Amino acid sequence: MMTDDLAALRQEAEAALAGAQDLRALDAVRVAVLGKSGSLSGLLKGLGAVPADQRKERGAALNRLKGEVEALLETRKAALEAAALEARLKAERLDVSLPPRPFAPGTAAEGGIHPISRTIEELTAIFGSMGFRVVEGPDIEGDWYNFGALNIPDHHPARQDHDTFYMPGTDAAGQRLVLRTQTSPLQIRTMLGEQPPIRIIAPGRTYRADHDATHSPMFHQVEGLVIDRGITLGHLKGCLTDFLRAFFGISDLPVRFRSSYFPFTEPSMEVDIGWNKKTGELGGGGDWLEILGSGMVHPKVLANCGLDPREWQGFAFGMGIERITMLKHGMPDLRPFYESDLRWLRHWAADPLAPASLHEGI
Ligand code: 2NM
Repeated sequence: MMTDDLAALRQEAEAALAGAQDLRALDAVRVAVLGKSGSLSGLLKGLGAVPADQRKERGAALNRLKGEVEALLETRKAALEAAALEARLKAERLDVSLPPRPFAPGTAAEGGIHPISRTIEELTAIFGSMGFRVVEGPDIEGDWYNFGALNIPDHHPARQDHDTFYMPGTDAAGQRLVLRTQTSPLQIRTMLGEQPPIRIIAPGRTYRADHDATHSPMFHQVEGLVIDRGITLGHLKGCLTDFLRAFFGISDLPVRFRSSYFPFTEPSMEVDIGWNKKTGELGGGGDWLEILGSGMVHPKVLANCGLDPREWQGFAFGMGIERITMLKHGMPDLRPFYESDLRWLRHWAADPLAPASLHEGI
Protein backbone atom coordinates (compact mmCIF):
# COMPACT_ATOMS: atom_id res chain seq x y z
CA MET A 1 0.00 0.00 0.00
CA MET A 2 1.31 3.42 -0.96
CA THR A 3 1.66 5.85 1.89
CA ASP A 4 0.41 9.42 1.52
CA ASP A 5 3.79 11.03 0.85
CA LEU A 6 4.51 8.52 -1.94
CA ALA A 7 1.10 9.11 -3.52
CA ALA A 8 1.77 12.86 -3.40
CA LEU A 9 5.21 12.41 -4.98
CA ARG A 10 3.73 10.32 -7.75
CA GLN A 11 1.11 12.94 -8.48
CA GLU A 12 3.72 15.66 -8.52
CA ALA A 13 5.92 13.69 -10.91
CA GLU A 14 3.00 12.98 -13.23
CA ALA A 15 2.05 16.65 -13.35
CA ALA A 16 5.64 17.70 -13.99
CA LEU A 17 5.98 15.12 -16.81
CA ALA A 18 2.76 16.26 -18.45
CA GLY A 19 3.99 19.85 -18.24
CA ALA A 20 7.37 19.14 -19.86
CA GLN A 21 7.06 20.49 -23.40
CA ASP A 22 10.44 19.39 -24.75
CA LEU A 23 13.24 16.92 -24.10
CA ARG A 24 15.24 19.41 -22.02
CA ALA A 25 12.31 20.09 -19.68
CA LEU A 26 11.75 16.36 -19.46
CA ASP A 27 15.33 15.78 -18.40
CA ALA A 28 14.98 18.47 -15.71
CA VAL A 29 12.03 16.50 -14.30
CA ARG A 30 14.09 13.29 -14.31
CA VAL A 31 16.88 15.00 -12.37
CA ALA A 32 14.43 16.55 -9.88
CA VAL A 33 12.86 13.17 -9.07
CA LEU A 34 15.45 10.46 -9.76
CA GLY A 35 18.70 12.48 -9.70
CA LYS A 36 21.24 12.25 -6.87
CA SER A 37 19.47 14.95 -4.85
CA GLY A 38 16.06 14.19 -6.34
CA SER A 39 12.94 13.85 -4.26
CA LEU A 40 12.64 10.07 -4.67
CA SER A 41 16.36 9.54 -4.04
CA GLY A 42 15.92 11.55 -0.81
CA LEU A 43 13.19 9.20 0.37
CA LEU A 44 15.34 6.15 -0.47
CA LYS A 45 18.22 7.63 1.52
CA GLY A 46 15.88 8.19 4.47
CA LEU A 47 14.95 4.51 4.56
CA GLY A 48 17.49 3.85 7.33
CA ALA A 49 15.54 6.08 9.73
CA VAL A 50 12.30 4.15 9.15
CA PRO A 51 11.39 1.76 12.03
CA ALA A 52 12.60 -1.79 11.25
CA ASP A 53 9.13 -3.33 11.05
CA GLN A 54 7.99 -0.91 8.31
CA ARG A 55 11.30 -0.69 6.42
CA LYS A 56 10.80 -3.65 4.10
CA GLU A 57 7.35 -2.61 2.97
CA ARG A 58 8.35 1.04 2.48
CA GLY A 59 11.48 -0.03 0.58
CA ALA A 60 9.41 -2.14 -1.79
CA ALA A 61 6.90 0.68 -2.28
CA LEU A 62 9.68 3.18 -3.04
CA ASN A 63 11.26 0.84 -5.62
CA ARG A 64 7.88 0.25 -7.24
CA LEU A 65 7.33 3.98 -7.46
CA LYS A 66 10.81 4.44 -8.94
CA GLY A 67 10.00 1.91 -11.67
CA GLU A 68 6.70 3.60 -12.40
CA VAL A 69 8.29 7.06 -12.70
CA GLU A 70 10.97 5.63 -15.02
CA ALA A 71 8.29 4.08 -17.24
CA LEU A 72 6.32 7.36 -17.30
CA LEU A 73 9.51 9.22 -18.27
CA GLU A 74 10.11 6.82 -21.21
CA THR A 75 6.54 7.17 -22.43
CA ARG A 76 6.66 10.96 -22.31
CA LYS A 77 10.09 10.98 -23.98
CA ALA A 78 8.83 8.90 -26.90
CA ALA A 79 5.81 11.21 -27.31
CA LEU A 80 8.01 14.35 -27.29
CA GLU A 81 10.45 12.82 -29.82
CA ALA A 82 7.63 11.92 -32.16
CA ALA A 83 6.22 15.44 -31.89
CA ALA A 84 9.65 16.97 -32.60
CA LEU A 85 10.08 14.82 -35.73
CA GLU A 86 6.59 15.71 -36.88
CA ALA A 87 7.36 19.41 -36.49
CA ARG A 88 10.62 19.04 -38.52
CA LEU A 89 8.85 17.18 -41.30
CA LYS A 90 6.28 19.97 -41.46
CA ALA A 91 8.85 22.77 -41.46
CA GLU A 92 11.51 21.29 -43.80
CA ARG A 93 10.61 20.57 -47.41
CA LEU A 94 12.74 18.45 -49.76
CA ASP A 95 11.27 18.13 -53.23
CA VAL A 96 13.24 15.31 -54.82
CA SER A 97 11.48 15.87 -58.15
CA LEU A 98 12.82 19.44 -58.47
CA PRO A 99 15.29 19.73 -61.42
CA PRO A 100 18.78 21.11 -60.58
CA ARG A 101 19.51 24.78 -61.30
CA PRO A 102 23.06 24.53 -62.69
CA PHE A 103 23.64 28.27 -63.12
CA ALA A 104 21.97 29.46 -59.91
CA PRO A 105 24.30 32.14 -58.48
CA GLY A 106 26.22 31.08 -55.43
CA THR A 107 25.79 27.35 -55.93
CA ALA A 108 28.65 24.95 -56.47
CA ALA A 109 27.40 24.34 -60.01
CA GLU A 110 27.69 27.99 -61.01
CA GLY A 111 30.73 27.10 -63.15
CA GLY A 112 30.48 25.92 -66.72
CA ILE A 113 32.51 23.76 -69.08
CA HIS A 114 34.92 25.73 -71.32
CA PRO A 115 34.11 25.25 -75.01
CA ILE A 116 37.55 23.64 -75.60
CA SER A 117 36.86 21.07 -72.89
CA ARG A 118 33.37 20.57 -74.24
CA THR A 119 34.69 19.81 -77.72
CA ILE A 120 37.20 17.33 -76.25
CA GLU A 121 34.30 15.66 -74.38
CA GLU A 122 32.33 15.44 -77.62
CA LEU A 123 35.26 14.07 -79.63
CA THR A 124 35.87 11.50 -76.94
CA ALA A 125 32.23 10.39 -76.97
CA ILE A 126 32.13 10.05 -80.77
CA PHE A 127 35.48 8.31 -81.25
CA GLY A 128 34.83 6.31 -78.07
CA SER A 129 31.72 4.88 -79.68
CA MET A 130 33.95 3.73 -82.57
CA GLY A 131 36.31 1.91 -80.21
CA PHE A 132 39.01 4.57 -79.78
CA ARG A 133 40.63 5.33 -76.44
CA VAL A 134 42.22 8.56 -75.22
CA VAL A 135 45.98 8.83 -74.65
CA GLU A 136 47.82 11.69 -72.97
CA GLY A 137 51.48 12.59 -72.54
CA PRO A 138 54.03 15.33 -71.80
CA ASP A 139 53.84 18.83 -73.34
CA ILE A 140 57.65 18.94 -73.43
CA GLU A 141 58.97 16.29 -75.84
CA GLY A 142 62.25 15.09 -77.24
CA ASP A 143 62.69 16.22 -80.85
CA TRP A 144 62.89 12.64 -82.11
CA TYR A 145 59.33 11.94 -80.85
CA ASN A 146 58.08 15.28 -82.20
CA PHE A 147 59.90 15.31 -85.58
CA GLY A 148 62.41 12.51 -86.30
CA ALA A 149 60.14 9.50 -85.80
CA LEU A 150 57.51 11.23 -87.95
CA ASN A 151 59.82 11.33 -90.94
CA ILE A 152 60.16 15.12 -90.70
CA PRO A 153 63.66 15.80 -92.05
CA ASP A 154 66.24 17.99 -90.27
CA HIS A 155 65.91 20.79 -92.81
CA HIS A 156 62.06 20.87 -92.68
CA PRO A 157 60.71 24.41 -92.04
CA ALA A 158 58.52 23.15 -89.16
CA ARG A 159 61.72 22.44 -87.23
CA GLN A 160 63.01 26.00 -87.59
CA ASP A 161 63.43 28.07 -84.45
CA HIS A 162 60.95 30.69 -85.62
CA ASP A 163 58.14 28.09 -85.81
CA THR A 164 58.99 25.94 -82.79
CA PHE A 165 59.60 26.65 -79.11
CA TYR A 166 62.80 24.86 -78.12
CA MET A 167 63.60 24.43 -74.43
CA PRO A 168 67.11 24.69 -73.01
CA GLY A 169 69.02 21.42 -72.74
CA THR A 170 68.37 17.85 -73.81
CA ASP A 171 66.69 14.76 -72.35
CA ALA A 172 68.50 11.66 -71.02
CA ALA A 173 68.81 10.28 -74.58
CA GLY A 174 70.40 13.50 -75.84
CA GLN A 175 67.27 14.70 -77.70
CA ARG A 176 66.65 18.44 -77.97
CA LEU A 177 63.66 19.43 -75.81
CA VAL A 178 60.73 21.04 -77.59
CA LEU A 179 57.18 22.11 -76.71
CA ARG A 180 55.26 19.62 -78.85
CA THR A 181 54.06 21.21 -82.09
CA GLN A 182 51.38 18.55 -82.58
CA THR A 183 50.16 15.60 -80.50
CA SER A 184 51.69 12.98 -82.85
CA PRO A 185 54.48 12.15 -80.35
CA LEU A 186 51.71 10.31 -78.49
CA GLN A 187 51.03 8.16 -81.55
CA ILE A 188 54.75 7.38 -81.72
CA ARG A 189 54.88 6.51 -78.00
CA THR A 190 51.81 4.29 -78.35
CA MET A 191 53.18 2.38 -81.37
CA LEU A 192 56.52 1.91 -79.58
CA GLY A 193 54.86 0.73 -76.38
CA GLU A 194 51.99 -1.47 -77.59
CA GLN A 195 51.26 -4.17 -80.10
CA PRO A 196 48.47 -3.50 -82.67
CA PRO A 197 45.54 -3.38 -83.03
CA ILE A 198 45.67 0.26 -81.94
CA ARG A 199 42.81 2.76 -81.96
CA ILE A 200 43.61 5.97 -80.12
CA ILE A 201 42.89 9.66 -80.10
CA ALA A 202 45.31 12.15 -78.57
CA PRO A 203 43.71 15.48 -77.63
CA GLY A 204 45.79 18.14 -75.93
CA ARG A 205 47.77 21.36 -75.88
CA THR A 206 50.25 22.10 -78.67
CA TYR A 207 52.62 25.03 -79.25
CA ARG A 208 53.85 27.03 -82.23
CA ALA A 209 55.55 30.41 -82.44
CA ASP A 210 52.61 32.14 -84.07
CA HIS A 211 50.25 34.85 -82.80
CA ASP A 212 47.47 36.72 -84.63
CA ALA A 213 43.64 36.73 -84.93
CA THR A 214 43.56 33.08 -86.04
CA HIS A 215 46.72 31.71 -84.36
CA SER A 216 47.67 31.40 -80.70
CA PRO A 217 51.14 30.23 -79.52
CA MET A 218 49.32 27.62 -77.44
CA PHE A 219 46.39 25.86 -79.05
CA HIS A 220 44.72 22.45 -78.97
CA GLN A 221 44.80 19.55 -81.37
CA VAL A 222 43.32 16.15 -81.57
CA GLU A 223 45.07 13.49 -83.57
CA GLY A 224 43.97 9.93 -84.12
CA LEU A 225 45.61 6.68 -85.12
CA VAL A 226 44.33 3.28 -86.23
CA ILE A 227 46.78 0.41 -86.80
CA ASP A 228 45.71 -3.10 -87.73
CA ARG A 229 46.05 -5.63 -90.50
CA GLY A 230 44.36 -4.70 -93.78
CA ILE A 231 43.48 -1.07 -92.94
CA THR A 232 42.73 0.94 -96.10
CA LEU A 233 41.88 4.44 -97.26
CA GLY A 234 38.26 3.26 -97.19
CA HIS A 235 38.43 2.91 -93.40
CA LEU A 236 39.92 6.39 -93.13
CA LYS A 237 37.18 7.92 -95.28
CA GLY A 238 34.34 6.14 -93.49
CA CYS A 239 35.66 6.91 -90.02
CA LEU A 240 36.26 10.62 -90.65
CA THR A 241 33.00 11.12 -92.56
CA ASP A 242 31.05 9.56 -89.68
CA PHE A 243 32.97 11.66 -87.16
CA LEU A 244 32.41 14.98 -88.97
CA ARG A 245 28.68 14.34 -89.46
CA ALA A 246 28.23 13.38 -85.79
CA PHE A 247 30.32 16.28 -84.47
CA PHE A 248 28.60 18.99 -86.51
CA GLY A 249 25.20 17.33 -86.13
CA ILE A 250 24.50 17.35 -89.88
CA SER A 251 23.71 13.84 -91.10
CA ASP A 252 24.22 14.67 -94.80
CA LEU A 253 27.19 17.03 -94.37
CA PRO A 254 29.19 16.94 -97.63
CA VAL A 255 32.74 15.62 -97.03
CA ARG A 256 35.50 15.78 -99.66
CA PHE A 257 38.93 14.10 -99.59
CA ARG A 258 41.61 15.97 -101.48
CA SER A 259 45.11 14.71 -102.21
CA SER A 260 47.82 16.45 -100.21
CA TYR A 261 51.28 15.94 -98.71
CA PHE A 262 52.59 15.30 -95.20
CA PRO A 263 55.97 13.71 -94.45
CA PHE A 264 54.35 11.18 -92.06
CA THR A 265 51.59 9.84 -94.32
CA GLU A 266 51.46 8.35 -97.80
CA PRO A 267 49.07 8.95 -99.44
CA SER A 268 47.96 12.10 -97.61
CA MET A 269 44.48 13.61 -97.75
CA GLU A 270 43.18 17.03 -96.79
CA VAL A 271 39.53 16.81 -95.74
CA ASP A 272 36.97 19.52 -96.62
CA ILE A 273 33.37 19.96 -95.52
CA GLY A 274 30.55 21.69 -97.36
CA TRP A 275 29.46 25.17 -96.29
CA ASN A 276 28.13 28.47 -97.53
CA LYS A 277 30.98 30.94 -97.72
CA LYS A 278 28.61 33.94 -97.69
CA THR A 279 26.55 33.01 -94.62
CA GLY A 280 29.10 30.84 -92.82
CA GLU A 281 26.49 28.08 -92.53
CA LEU A 282 27.79 24.51 -92.65
CA GLY A 283 26.20 21.98 -95.01
CA GLY A 284 25.39 21.87 -98.70
CA GLY A 285 26.06 25.54 -99.51
CA GLY A 286 28.22 24.74 -102.53
CA ASP A 287 31.56 25.91 -101.07
CA TRP A 288 34.32 23.85 -99.44
CA LEU A 289 36.14 24.47 -96.19
CA GLU A 290 39.35 22.69 -95.20
CA ILE A 291 38.86 21.06 -91.80
CA LEU A 292 41.54 18.44 -91.15
CA GLY A 293 44.56 16.52 -92.44
CA SER A 294 44.86 12.77 -92.73
CA GLY A 295 46.57 9.91 -94.50
CA MET A 296 47.85 6.36 -94.41
CA VAL A 297 50.72 6.14 -91.93
CA HIS A 298 54.02 6.27 -93.87
CA PRO A 299 55.91 2.93 -93.94
CA LYS A 300 59.00 4.71 -92.59
CA VAL A 301 57.00 5.92 -89.55
CA LEU A 302 55.77 2.37 -88.90
CA ALA A 303 59.31 1.05 -89.20
CA ASN A 304 60.62 3.80 -86.88
CA CYS A 305 58.20 2.46 -84.28
CA GLY A 306 59.24 -1.16 -84.71
CA LEU A 307 56.24 -2.22 -86.80
CA ASP A 308 56.69 -4.21 -90.03
CA PRO A 309 54.83 -2.19 -92.73
CA ARG A 310 54.19 -5.42 -94.69
CA GLU A 311 52.14 -6.75 -91.79
CA TRP A 312 50.60 -3.58 -90.28
CA GLN A 313 48.85 -0.67 -91.96
CA GLY A 314 46.95 2.24 -90.56
CA PHE A 315 45.61 5.72 -90.94
CA ALA A 316 46.09 8.89 -88.94
CA PHE A 317 44.53 12.31 -88.82
CA GLY A 318 44.83 15.61 -87.04
CA MET A 319 42.71 18.71 -86.54
CA GLY A 320 42.63 21.92 -84.55
CA ILE A 321 40.17 21.91 -81.64
CA GLU A 322 39.69 25.71 -81.56
CA ARG A 323 38.96 25.72 -85.28
CA ILE A 324 36.25 23.03 -85.21
CA THR A 325 34.76 24.61 -82.07
CA MET A 326 34.55 28.04 -83.73
CA LEU A 327 32.99 26.55 -86.86
CA LYS A 328 30.45 24.51 -84.94
CA HIS A 329 29.23 27.45 -82.84
CA GLY A 330 29.81 30.33 -85.25
CA MET A 331 32.45 31.99 -83.05
CA PRO A 332 34.22 34.80 -84.94
CA ASP A 333 37.46 35.16 -82.98
CA LEU A 334 40.05 32.78 -81.53
CA ARG A 335 41.52 35.10 -78.89
CA PRO A 336 38.69 35.03 -76.30
CA PHE A 337 39.33 31.29 -75.75
CA TYR A 338 42.27 32.24 -73.51
CA GLU A 339 41.25 35.63 -72.10
CA SER A 340 39.16 34.35 -69.15
CA ASP A 341 36.53 37.05 -69.77
CA LEU A 342 33.60 35.93 -67.63
CA ARG A 343 31.04 37.45 -70.01
CA TRP A 344 32.40 35.35 -72.89
CA LEU A 345 32.78 32.26 -70.69
CA ARG A 346 29.21 32.53 -69.35
CA HIS A 347 27.90 32.95 -72.88
CA TRP A 348 29.70 29.93 -74.37
CA ALA A 349 30.02 27.61 -71.34
CA ALA A 350 28.44 24.19 -71.56
CA ASP A 351 26.24 22.77 -68.82
CA PRO A 352 28.43 20.74 -66.43
CA LEU A 353 25.46 18.57 -65.49
CA ALA A 354 24.77 17.49 -69.09
CA PRO A 355 27.96 15.80 -70.32
CA ALA A 356 28.44 15.07 -74.02
CA SER A 357 26.65 11.91 -75.06
CA LEU A 358 25.63 10.26 -78.28
CA HIS A 359 22.22 9.40 -76.88
CA GLU A 360 20.87 12.93 -76.98
CA GLY A 361 22.97 13.96 -80.00
CA ILE A 362 26.35 15.63 -79.55
C1 2NM B 1 47.89 15.12 -89.21
C2 2NM B 1 47.61 14.81 -90.53
C3 2NM B 1 47.95 13.55 -91.01
C4 2NM B 1 49.45 11.99 -88.02
C5 2NM B 1 50.28 10.95 -88.38
C6 2NM B 1 50.65 10.34 -87.23
C7 2NM B 1 51.52 9.16 -87.04
F1 2NM B 1 52.14 9.22 -85.89
F2 2NM B 1 50.82 8.07 -87.04
F3 2NM B 1 52.40 9.11 -88.02
N1 2NM B 1 50.09 10.98 -86.22
N2 2NM B 1 49.34 12.00 -86.71
C8 2NM B 1 48.80 12.94 -88.88
C9 2NM B 1 48.54 12.61 -90.18
C10 2NM B 1 48.48 14.18 -88.38
O1 2NM B 1 47.60 16.33 -88.65
C11 2NM B 1 47.12 17.35 -89.47
